[in-house]
Amino acid sequence: MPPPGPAARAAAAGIVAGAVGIAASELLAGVVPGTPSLVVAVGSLVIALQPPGAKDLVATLFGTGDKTALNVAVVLAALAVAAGAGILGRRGFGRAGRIFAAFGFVAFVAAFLEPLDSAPLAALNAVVATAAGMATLRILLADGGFIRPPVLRADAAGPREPAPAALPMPDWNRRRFLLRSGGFLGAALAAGALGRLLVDRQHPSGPPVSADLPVPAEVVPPLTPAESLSAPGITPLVIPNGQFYRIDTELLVPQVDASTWQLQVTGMVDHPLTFTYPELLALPLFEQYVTLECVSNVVGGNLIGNTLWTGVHLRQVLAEAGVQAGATQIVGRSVDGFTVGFPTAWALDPSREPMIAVGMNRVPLPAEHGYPARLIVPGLFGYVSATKWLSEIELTTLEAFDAYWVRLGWAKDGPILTGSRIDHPADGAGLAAGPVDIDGLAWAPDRGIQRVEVRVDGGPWQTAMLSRAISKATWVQWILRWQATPGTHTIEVRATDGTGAVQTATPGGPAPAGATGYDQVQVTVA
Ligand SMILES: Nc1nc2c(c(=O)[nH]1)N[C@H]1C(S)=C(S)[C@@H](COP(=O)(O)O)O[C@H]1N2
Ligand SMILES: [Mo]
Repeated sequence: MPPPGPAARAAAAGIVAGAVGIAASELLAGVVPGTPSLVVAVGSLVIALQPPGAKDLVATLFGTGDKTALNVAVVLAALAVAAGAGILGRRGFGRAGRIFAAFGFVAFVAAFLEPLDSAPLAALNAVVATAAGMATLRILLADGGFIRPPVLRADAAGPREPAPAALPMPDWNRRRFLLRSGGFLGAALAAGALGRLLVDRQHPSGPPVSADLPVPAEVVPPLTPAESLSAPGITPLVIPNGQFYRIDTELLVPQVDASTWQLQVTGMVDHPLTFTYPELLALPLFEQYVTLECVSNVVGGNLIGNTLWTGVHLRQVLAEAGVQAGATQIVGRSVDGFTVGFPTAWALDPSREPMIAVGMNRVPLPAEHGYPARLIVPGLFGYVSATKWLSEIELTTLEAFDAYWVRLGWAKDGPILTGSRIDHPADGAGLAAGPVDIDGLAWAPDRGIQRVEVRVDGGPWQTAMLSRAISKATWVQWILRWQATPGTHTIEVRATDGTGAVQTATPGGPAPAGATGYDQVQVTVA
């Protein structure tokens, strides 16, 4: 193998040094609680800077897998810049060093802009990462024969280094360079992986251990068999907490300390209010099943779930605060700076019960679903209503404020559209001829579902059997028995809501107001 050319060698030195810097910062973030991960901070900045035109991209960015992809992309981009720094470093350490310093600065600013991150610890981490990266780069550039080896000077104020051009070109020692780069890279991978593991451990997604909810003043009766259809593998009416979809802009699950947390009611109210967690729990609690959907859910997608929420009546809190005339919008702010906004009129309409939720399936909210408190407003997509890690409810006007996703181009109003989904058979399934149960879900919170129809190969619509709806705010299961005949078939579904309106047939969205069109699957029957 021929020795790598000088540029490749210098780039390698830069990449290894960049990896060491990133690994050092991840390790520090993992070992010292409260220290922000700089990779995550930069990823968050990328999310925050999404231009309005990128709304479709943004919407797809928030699945769990996409979050990992964003972290990986940040690391790869950083390593690419570090490679460039290494190449510049051939002509002396100065410029390369400045790029590393700039890097550290950008990472610090990114963390500084994050409401949940500690600025001093972010600064410390940026300094540590930059120093580790620079020291590594210096050593490898020297081993690579580009600069003079670093010398430890007893006299810090000693003579300045002569200009690189005046230096005799040092020899490069291929073996030493390879060994040392390999060693650094190995150490970086190990430290980075350990740091990341520890960082993730600091951000558990579940409910707090050893916390109980008070018994609600109003409880709902247990579900009866009539409310569920029985078919093998049918999607349950109530999604377990661990399987409930998660969508938010956070790369790490925020960990809110309920003992210092406060909820404020502010803005156009006669009496601004503040609640601590115990004060909130001391209000009368009630339970209700509500189906929550994400506006970026595609037709047939699973960014939708139904669960039993426990919480405080939002209207009771609003009444206590005294909503002023003209306060047409309710804004929900999160500890992380995220905002939603929905019409006050929607919340005041007695046909629905918006809530400040504290529990999910009778346990405190899991951290990833908004512990200690979040908003749940029946009938509205999450992005306009369901603030997790809620810190403030502000009364304002619709004109005065556009919430997070509205500023990024999504619709100001976000009623959940009537929708339906085929869960079985799966798209592409191979089936035996004979009776086949087609099943799935349909929803129109909070108008309720009147009818679900299925058709095969564009034939007549056939009415499916429905589970008994828990409430208008919840989805229903549906099932239809079909006599499958050999061949390839297309199965479609459509729902009619409680007002008699059939779901929109034209495929569209999800941006800006939700996906439309009928879900369909293709099956082959033999
Ligand atoms: N603080 C905060 N709350 C948030 C979001 C967010 O990004 N940050 N995303 C919203 C969106 S878009 C949806 S669809 C719901 C999803 O709630 P879930 O993750 O509990 O399913 O939370 C909403 N609340
Ligand atoms: Mo969403």
